[in-house]
Amino acid sequence: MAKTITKRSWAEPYRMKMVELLKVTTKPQRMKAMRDAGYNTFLLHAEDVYIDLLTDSGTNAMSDQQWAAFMTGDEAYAGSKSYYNMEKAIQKYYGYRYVIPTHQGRGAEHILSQILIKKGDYIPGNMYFTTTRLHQEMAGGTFVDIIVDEAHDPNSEFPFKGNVDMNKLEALVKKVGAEKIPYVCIATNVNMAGGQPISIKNLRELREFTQKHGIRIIHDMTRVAENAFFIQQRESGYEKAKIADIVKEICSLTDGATMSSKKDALVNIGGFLAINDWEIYEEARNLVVAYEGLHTYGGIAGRDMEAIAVGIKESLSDSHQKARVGQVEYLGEKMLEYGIPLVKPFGGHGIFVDAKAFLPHLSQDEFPAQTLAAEIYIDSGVRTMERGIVSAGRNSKGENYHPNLELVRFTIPRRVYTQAHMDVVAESAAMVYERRNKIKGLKMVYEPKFLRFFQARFDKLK
Ligand code: PLI
Repeated sequence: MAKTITKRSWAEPYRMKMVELLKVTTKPQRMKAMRDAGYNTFLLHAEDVYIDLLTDSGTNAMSDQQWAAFMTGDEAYAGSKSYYNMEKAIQKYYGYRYVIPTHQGRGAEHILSQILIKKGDYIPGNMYFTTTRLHQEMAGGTFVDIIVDEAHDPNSEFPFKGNVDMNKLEALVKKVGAEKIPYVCIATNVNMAGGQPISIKNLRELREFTQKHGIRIIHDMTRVAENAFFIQQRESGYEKAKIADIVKEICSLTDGATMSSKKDALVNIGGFLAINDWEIYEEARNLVVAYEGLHTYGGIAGRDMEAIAVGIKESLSDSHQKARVGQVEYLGEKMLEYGIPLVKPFGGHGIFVDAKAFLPHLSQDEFPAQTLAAEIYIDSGVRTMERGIVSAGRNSKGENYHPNLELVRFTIPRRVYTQAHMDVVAESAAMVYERRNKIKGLKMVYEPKFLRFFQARFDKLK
């Protein structure tokens, strides 16, 4: 019998004009590469990777319009026209007043943390991010997790797992006093929770509460457009709103932002600090020249600022986000068909596999997510990333954090891979799932001081 249509498909709102050839390796080659990399996917040589789902950061494919703008980059040391084009785009689409370019997101986090945080301060946030928390700690602050409990539960289908638990924030203000809280750090589409959104309703409540206490909101807007897509899909009253308008509304509820343009903004490098307060801007202009570069280039080339200006606009297109998040969902549905345990709802920038449920025979100290990422690479050359105990690092007393979420992130670069690639990825995860009982864990044999997940080395447990 002929099939009837129940749902209309999405397709990429672009076509391909140039392709990059990939290297296919053999299993023995991959076993050697993984051993040489100390069972850390960050230490692989990228040319030994077939499908690279390590990160969505700086791995985007730029459009012809971005490449065209790239060629018009003004590389003047001071006062580059490209800076003013980028500034104009940020003001127009995000609504922030003052803009300091930085080499990438953590450059902005560094400057902001140095300006706003004093020793002994507390910085509440909707879950930690690795570089963000490190800069807060290096400035003398302590991060406090105020995300809703559902965010720590991979099986909770709560639609806004990026929301702030207002009771947690209120309790912190009561305990330490508002004067010890320079700002609340709010990420849109919370990375470490699995790419989960915060709602406008929650953000409004937060705004009201923080204004009452004189506390700023600083927005980690790395994936704000993906968050806006989920608001459009899930939040009552926003069904007909445009992503561009939702993004502007989110930004209007905050006082400033740090941005890694390497994600949402569809470029390969760059970031910025945006702020509405003139005094903070002035201080940032002082610091940027010490750490990044002049305040009109901040460590990036004029051509990159041109590409960011165009990328911001493209990222706010409804059809772009529908295909971008649609592709992530496609991979998630495929993996679910094979029974693979995943964080739900699916995230905006990737599928997060629950490694504790995948490898229940391993304790968290045997690094289940690190182990699983290594096994997937060995199976197929697909590169993923650990987001569990290794990424979480140690507290100020030197003890390991034991996060509830022990995840492997299958991160989808924007506009890079096809549905057929996603099929290959899901099948590889399924093959490893079939032999999961035979998989042994890892032990850490080298641990760097900061952000250990990037460079730590492991050995197989016997
Ligand atoms: O990698 P940077 O320095 O441009 O940006 C740092 C950064 C800040 N916030 C958030 C939420 C991020 O996701 C982020 C970087 N993320 C990376 C590299 C990732 O692979 O997820």
